[in-house]
Amino acid sequence: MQWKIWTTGVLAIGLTMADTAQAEAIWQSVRPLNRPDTALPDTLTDPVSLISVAARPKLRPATKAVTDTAKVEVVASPAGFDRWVTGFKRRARAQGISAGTLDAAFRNVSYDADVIRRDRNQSEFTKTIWDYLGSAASATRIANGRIALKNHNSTLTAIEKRYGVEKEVVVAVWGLESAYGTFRGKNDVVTSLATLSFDGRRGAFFEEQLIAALKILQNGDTSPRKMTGSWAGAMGHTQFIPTSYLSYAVDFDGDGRRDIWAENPVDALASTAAYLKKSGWTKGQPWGVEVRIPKGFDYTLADRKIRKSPGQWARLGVVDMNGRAVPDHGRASVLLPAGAQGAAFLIFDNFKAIEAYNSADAYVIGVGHLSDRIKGGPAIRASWPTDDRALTRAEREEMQRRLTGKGFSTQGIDGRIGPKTIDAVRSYQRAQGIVPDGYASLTLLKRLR
Ligand SMILES: [Ca+2]
Repeated sequence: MQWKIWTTGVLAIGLTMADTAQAEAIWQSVRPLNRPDTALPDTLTDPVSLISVAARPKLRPATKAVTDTAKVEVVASPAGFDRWVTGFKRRARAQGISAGTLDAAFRNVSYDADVIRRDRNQSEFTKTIWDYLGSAASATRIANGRIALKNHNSTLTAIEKRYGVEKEVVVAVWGLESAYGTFRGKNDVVTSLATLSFDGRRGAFFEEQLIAALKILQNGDTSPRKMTGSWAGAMGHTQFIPTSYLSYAVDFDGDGRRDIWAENPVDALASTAAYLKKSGWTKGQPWGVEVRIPKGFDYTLADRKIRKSPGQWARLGVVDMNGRAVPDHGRASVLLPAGAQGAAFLIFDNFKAIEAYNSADAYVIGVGHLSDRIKGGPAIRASWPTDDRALTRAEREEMQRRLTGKGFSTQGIDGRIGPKTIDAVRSYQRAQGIVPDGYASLTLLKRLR
């Protein structure tokens, strides 16, 4: 968790190779700087109990045609890995990792070419917010969430009491991260992180994670053999990376170990609640509420920087789906994940707490909405602009070039639809006399052409 990504108007979501032997296609999470890619299956492998679809937003803006995939020769057993391990052990010793911890952790470690293959072959698809939410809050995932809630009710109730995070929210994170524990990853974490550190594509990040993993082993929370996770080192029921574990994991059952790897999810679920609490979660406050936007609304107000009380929004005509003012849970912003043509939400501070976990709008809405549905809440009622599709990376770059060329600078051409690009889109829309919702749609790109 705690990975940072930009938010996009059109959601980019990756589909990548399977993390488990059972599944071919998986959704991948948004994996920015501090969260490695973790793969989860998209197929139903356990029809009896749990869904396997772990819908995840994706950090990298992706392309539909899989053109972003880096084609890289993967060397099976590169010279230099052993030398790297020797050098790494020296650096680890300097950071307080004992020789005994290192010997135990590296006893069976060798370079894992498959990890690098997965890192390189992350075919990227672009998924719209509506397709993403269709998976994140599918009927199966909702049903399985209710089963999980029932099966672990006393534990979840105790966790909710201790941390002040609603059990449905904790369960929703669990549902998106590992399909309620079904897909936690079977890779040896030290092997994966050592391989990725040696590989060097994001070497500094992975070496930091590797050091953190060794600290966990040195603390005695688990053993090298039990420390398994995704191919990129995300561990346990709610897929903590090692540094997140060190910051947030808790020993809820009091056996002296913060065991997020066990079949029993109690420590993992409590750790998730602890993480959300430390990220500012307020019990009783919604993450967001679906709202209606009135005709003639000033869409420049649909901006994360603009926060008003629900009463103030109601006076501007922004009301819940029954036409009433949204209950006052503090200041809120209007979020339009698919622009003026899609669903609208008033989002509260709890939105930010989920963002600490994964900052993709789609992920946050996915967790929030899934939790609402598990609780018995309604489906999103607005229709989505389903004629639209997500832009490819090439198209996003083209949009940035064309906006900049017309005098609406996006301050760089990087294919990421961040705040600067959204501002440029709005300025262009205003100049064109069209709704300034800042939404980087295909329709807008066609107009730019
Ligand atoms: Ca424990």
